[in-house]
Amino acid sequence: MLPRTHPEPIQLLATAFLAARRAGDHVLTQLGRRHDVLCVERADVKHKLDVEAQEVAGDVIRRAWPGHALLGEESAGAPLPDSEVRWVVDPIDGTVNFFHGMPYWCVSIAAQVGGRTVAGVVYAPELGLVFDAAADTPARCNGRELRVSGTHDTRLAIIHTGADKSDLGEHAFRFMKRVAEIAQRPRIMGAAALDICHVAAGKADAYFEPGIYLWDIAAAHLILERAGGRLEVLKEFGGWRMAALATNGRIHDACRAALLPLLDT
Ligand code: LIP
Repeated sequence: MLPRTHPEPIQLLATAFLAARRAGDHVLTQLGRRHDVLCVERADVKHKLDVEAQEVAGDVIRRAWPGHALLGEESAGAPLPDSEVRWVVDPIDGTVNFFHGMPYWCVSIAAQVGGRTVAGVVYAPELGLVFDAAADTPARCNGRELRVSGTHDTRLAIIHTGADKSDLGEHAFRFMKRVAEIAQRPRIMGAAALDICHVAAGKADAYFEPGIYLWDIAAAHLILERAGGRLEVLKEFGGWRMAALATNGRIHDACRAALLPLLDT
């Protein structure tokens, strides 16, 4: 057998844990700086703590794995080194929530081999929740194993959705309207990684966004799969942006059939 050229998922998971913890706890000790921003835009906030938390996480990752590539939300345009392992980091997913004092935000860290996540951690410090999974472990929240819901009918489903800053107005509204039409209740919570983890935990049944970035969903994707769910990229737009549907598996086809046609209009 050929020797492995990359680390075991469980080794990468240990680093992801440490990086997420350090980054999240750094932000947690700085809650008094919620308004210490680089700039406030029409539909977004560029936060100094986003940049700092990515540095903290990056530091942990680079010390553990010096040759690996790191794609972070705060440095998305930078060229990446040629490496089989790529770390995908969102230092604060739900930045606008964080800015306003809402506790629904998290740090998301994924380790990918050949473009597939093999270890992922989503840490929500103000909620006291740590979700994790590796390619060969069950998904967990605070150490407890997760399983997706048994919901078979979208009319009995909570479906999370959202709209990113580049997609406000009529276009985004059409998707939200369709989600509201098929779900028991739609939800717009504002942090995609946590939304998908809640599908993994069986507390919601699906998540859909017509435009979301890889760093928002890379870690939660694996956590959902290891809990028995399914994430599908319905369309890629380039620049790490895509339309993504994540479900408990049982209502996947129904959600897909309702939403996919809208992506071509
Ligand atoms: C945010 C998401 C949110 C989504 C926004 C945005 P950020 O991530 O998680 O759910 O609707 O488009 O991408 O910018 O706070 O990391």
